[in-house]
Amino acid sequence: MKPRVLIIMGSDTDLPVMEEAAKVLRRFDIPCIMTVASAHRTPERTLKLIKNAEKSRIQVIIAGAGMAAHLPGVVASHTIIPVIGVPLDASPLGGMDALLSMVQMPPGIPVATVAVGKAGAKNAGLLAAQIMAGNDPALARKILDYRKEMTTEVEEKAAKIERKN
Ligand code: RP5
Repeated sequence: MKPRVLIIMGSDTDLPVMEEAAKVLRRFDIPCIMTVASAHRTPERTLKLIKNAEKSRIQVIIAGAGMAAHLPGVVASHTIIPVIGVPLDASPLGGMDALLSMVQMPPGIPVATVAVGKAGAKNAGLLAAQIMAGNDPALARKILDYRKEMTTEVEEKAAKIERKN
């Protein structure tokens, strides 16, 4: 199946967190490619990946990076494919550095920045799915089913706590 989402991360050390995005996409049967490219260490490779993503009609790009995390912003500057940025905790600043690098984009070049770390990576997968669901009713149904499952889980947890007290 043709990949619909490209997941890029700044380093292979980001993989344990970025896997959360891929897991969500797999759950919804959305084919994706995962790779490593750094805005600073491999700028040419980053540009080539974006050009290839455009040629292969990738619909959403998820970019995760830590420290001075310019990857999502640089990617977004080269394409109008929607870019979701995942700030990663990779320094003594606990991810605040990456968060501010991503969320404070100048007007004109948006990056949809999610939470720092695993929660953000998971939400990046979900947001990518929701963006694509606009033109894909089968995918929209899967996401709505997922929401129903979440509701049931919370209700079950609430009932358990209520029974104990
Ligand atoms: C960033 O620097 C990467 O995204 C990673 O989070 C961080 C540290 O990279 P490594 O030194 O672990 O390769 O570019």
